[in-house]
Amino acid sequence: MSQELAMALVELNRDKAMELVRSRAEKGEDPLGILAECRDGMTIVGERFQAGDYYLAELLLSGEIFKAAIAFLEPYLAKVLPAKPLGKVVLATVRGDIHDLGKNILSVLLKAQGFEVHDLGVDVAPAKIVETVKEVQPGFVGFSALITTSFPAMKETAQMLVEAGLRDKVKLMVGGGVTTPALKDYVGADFQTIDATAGVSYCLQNVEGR
Ligand code: B12
Repeated sequence: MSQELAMALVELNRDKAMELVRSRAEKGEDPLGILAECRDGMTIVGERFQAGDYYLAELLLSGEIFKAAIAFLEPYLAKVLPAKPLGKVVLATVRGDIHDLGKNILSVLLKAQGFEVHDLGVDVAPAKIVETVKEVQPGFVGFSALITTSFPAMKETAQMLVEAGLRDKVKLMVGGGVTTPALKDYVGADFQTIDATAGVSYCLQNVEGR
C-alpha cells in the first residue's frame, strides 16, 4: 500500500486527503481500512511532534483533517458495523480540561469496533457525566485527561457515581497522556492507559456475554 492518504495528513494537505478519502470510500473500499491509514498519518505526525520537527500548529491541523475524514466516513462506517451495538461507552474530558484529540481518536476506534459511543465533549461537569450514565446505562465510562489539574474532578465524578449507586454497574477507564497507574488508584478506576487501542481491547475483553 502506498500510504498516499497517510502522507497527505502528514503533509497537512487537506484537499488531497479528503479527495482520497472520498474517492476510495465511493469505490467501495472498507472504511475501516481508510480510517486505519488516517491513523497511520496521525502516528507519524505524533512522532514528528515528539522529535521537535513539528509544532502544535501541525498537530492541530492534522487533527482537524482527521476529524473531517471521520465525519465523511461515518455513514460508510454505519453500513459495515453490527446492527446491534456491542456495548455502550460514555466518554468525557472532565471539568477543567479542554484537550480532546485523544478522546476523539478513542471514540472513532470504539465506533469502528461496533460500540455505541456517547461523547460528552470537553470540560464536562461531574453532574452531567453522572446524569448521562444514569440515562444511557453504559457498560463503560471513560475519562480523558491531558492536564493534571483535572484529576480532582475525575475523582469527584467517580465518587458521585458511587453515591448514585452506578459505579459497580460500569467499568471505569482513565486515559490520556498525563495519566498513570497512580491516577487509576487515586480515582478508583478499573483501567488506565495512554494508548487508545489498549482501551478498545479492554472494552472488547470486558463486553458482557463474550
Ligand atoms: C494539542 C495540545 C493542546 C491543544 C489541545 C487541542 C485539542 N483539541 O485537544 C491546545 C492548544 C488547545 C492546548 C491547550 C492547553 N494545554 Co495542551 N497540549 C497539547 C499537546 C501538545 C498534545 C496533546 C495531544 O493532543 N496529544 C495527542 C493525543 C492523540 O494524545 P493523547 O491525548 O494522550 O491520547 C492518546 C491516548 O492517551 C489515548 N487516550 C486519550 N484519552 C483517553 C481516554 C480513555 C478512556 C482511554 C482508554 C484512552 C485515551 O488515546 C489517544 C491515542 O492513543 C500536549 C503536549 C504533549 N506532548 O502531550 C500539551 C499539554 C497536554 N498541554 C498542557 C497545558 C498546560 C495546556 C494549557 C493549560 C496551556 C495554557 N497555558 O493555556 C491549555 C489547556 C487549557 C485547559 N483548560 O485544558 C500541558 C499539560 C501539563 C500537565 N501535566 O498538566 C501539556 C502536557 C504540555 C506541557 N508539556 O506543558 N493544548
